[in-house]
Formats: sequence, structure tokens, C-alpha cells
Amino acid sequence: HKHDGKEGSQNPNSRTIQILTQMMQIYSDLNDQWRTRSYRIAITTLKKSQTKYISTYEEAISLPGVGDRLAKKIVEIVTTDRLQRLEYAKLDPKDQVLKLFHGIYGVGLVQARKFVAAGYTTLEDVRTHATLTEPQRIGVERYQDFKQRIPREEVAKHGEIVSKTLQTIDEKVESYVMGSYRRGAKDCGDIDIILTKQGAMVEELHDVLEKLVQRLFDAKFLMCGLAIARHDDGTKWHGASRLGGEGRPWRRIDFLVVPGEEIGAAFLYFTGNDVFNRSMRLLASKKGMRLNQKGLYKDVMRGKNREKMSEGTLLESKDEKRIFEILGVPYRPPEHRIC
Ligand code: DCP
Ligand code: MG
Ligand code: MN
Repeated sequence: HKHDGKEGSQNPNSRTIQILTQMMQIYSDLNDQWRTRSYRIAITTLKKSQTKYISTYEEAISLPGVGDRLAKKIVEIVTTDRLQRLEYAKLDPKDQVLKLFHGIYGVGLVQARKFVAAGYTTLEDVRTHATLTEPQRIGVERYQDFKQRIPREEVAKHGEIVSKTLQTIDEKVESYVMGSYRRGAKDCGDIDIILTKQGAMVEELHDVLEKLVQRLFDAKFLMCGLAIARHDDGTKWHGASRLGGEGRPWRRIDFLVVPGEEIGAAFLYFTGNDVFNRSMRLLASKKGMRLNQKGLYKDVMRGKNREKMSEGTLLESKDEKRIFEILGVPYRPPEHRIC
């Protein structure tokens, strides 16, 4: 579902890739991060293998990321052209309903399971019987809108409206469209925007965000707020925006306020994708460093139970490319940050 969409039929493993991708989608919808991850690694490996047709257990198991069970599944696909586990998953109504509920904004897997256990099978059931928070209620109301992919050109237009409005508040504040948009995706799940200003601390930017949100509501561009989290290290704001008038779909929009000094680390984090981010953080920790959305640190002190005792010394936060350099890996342009 991450729309990298390059698997041409010229790849001899395209059928295997197609079925494994559907399987991965199911695990991803169920929030099974472990399986999603191993499927993703296997699929990436197969996509890279442009010439070699993987058809035996031995060939499959020798691929990085492929263990016994996945190797058997690959053999099943090449010998039967289908995967029974996938057929079952498609038939299992519980999975479908769970997936439906888990897709509501603000509803996690635990609560989605509770809805299933309560016997609800439709969004209408949830809307009329479940106790919902206000954001969740909007999530149900706007379910179809939020599920739709947003064409790249439309994401750009939302970004322009935000940037033009910012200019009327403080012309030194900059905004950047991040997430899958920055990775070059042809359509996006939501609109992710960083707000920053050279030399500015987070307090100053909080005020800018408040004004921005107010003006965008006044302009009837913002339709609702869904969540706001204030931290000293930045504030994120979730809501929905709409282009054009009544009847046009509401789009999920996220703002992240970033102090000028931390723009490199924030760029790295907010470009993703999430799996790439995890791999970068793991790499940092293997080298005795720590990476988060504020910066790259060394000498992080940990206690007996690996709990953090100090943040460590900041190595870099301003320059995205420098973070790659210090970690000792070649720079990867955003389009290639998909694991
Ligand atoms: N992010 C992360 N870990 C998460 C969630 C987000 O590292 N659990 C980072 C990486 C993401 C970025 O934030 O790329 C934006 O999050 P989104 O959920 O908006 O994901 P994308 O923009 O990558 O994809 P989509 O097109 O589905 O919005
Ligand atoms: Mg996004
Ligand atoms: Mn987002």
C-alpha cells in the first residue's frame, strides 16, 4: 500500500511479489509490525532480483529476510499460483471487520477488538452504539474521506494554502510538505507539514501555529481539529482540511512545529518512511548513538535496565545529510527511503 509500484511484469517473481504484498497488507492492517516487516524485507529482495526466478525452497530460504515459513509460502505460490493463507484471510469476516474499525481515526487495535467483541459489524453499529471520543466520532463520520488516497497535486495545493497563510503571519516562517509527498509518492494517505523558522525557539512557533490554525479555520480551509500534543521539543497538530466547497472530501492534515536548530533531524524523521526510520535508529544504537526527531546523540548514558539516564551529547540536528555522514551511511534521497 506504500505505492512504490515499480513491480513490472518483467520481474520473473512478479506473481510471488503480488501475493506476498497482499499478505503484508493484511498483517499491516492488523498492526502486526513484526510480520509486516519481514514480508516487506522479502518483497524488497524479490523486487531487486530482476533476473532470477525463485522457485525452490532452497532458493527462497537463501534470500535475506526469508525464513522457513516464508520460504514454504513462496514455494506454495510458485507451485499453485495462490496462497491458501491469503484466501482464508480474505474470507475471515472478523479480520475484515477488525480492519474496518481499526481504520477509524483514533481507534487503535485494542479498541477495534472490543468493538468486534461487542458484536458490532458495521460503522453504523459503532456510530449508534459505541461510546466515542469527539475525534473518533469525526473519524467514523468521515471514514470514506480519510480512507481515500490524496493525489499528489492536491497535496501540493494544500501545502500552498498553508504557506501563503503563514506569510501573512510571519514571513520568516517556512513550511515544508513532508511524509510520502517528499518521498515523491504519486498519492498520499495524508498531508504532513513542518513549520519552522531560522533561529526560532519552540515557544515562538507555538504562537504561530495557533494563529495559523485560527486563520485556516476562518478561511474555511480547516474543517476540524482532531488532536494536539504540546511538547517542549515541538508541537504536533492533527486535523482535516478541504479544498473547494461543500461536497469535496476532507483530507487528514498534520502540522509539526520544529525549532530552527532541529530542522535536519526533523526532516529525516518526518520524511520516513516509518520502517526506514526504524532502520536508521537501529543503526545509530548499534554504533552507540541515539537518533530521534530532535537530533543524533552520542554517549547516551544507560542504567542497568537500559533505561536512559542522560540524553548524551548532541552530534548533529541541523543538517540532514550530516546525520547520514556521522552514521557512516551514504546519503539516501527521499525517493529511496522505502524499506
Ligand atoms: N513516522 C514514524 N513512525 C510512525 C509514524 C510516523 O517514523 N509510527 C514518521 C515517518 C513517516 C512520517 O512520520 O513517513 C509521516 O507519517 P505518516 O503516517 O503520515 O506516513 P507517510 O506520510 O509516510 O505515509 P502516508 O502517505 O500513508 O501518509
Ligand atoms: Mg503522511
Ligand atoms: Mn501524517
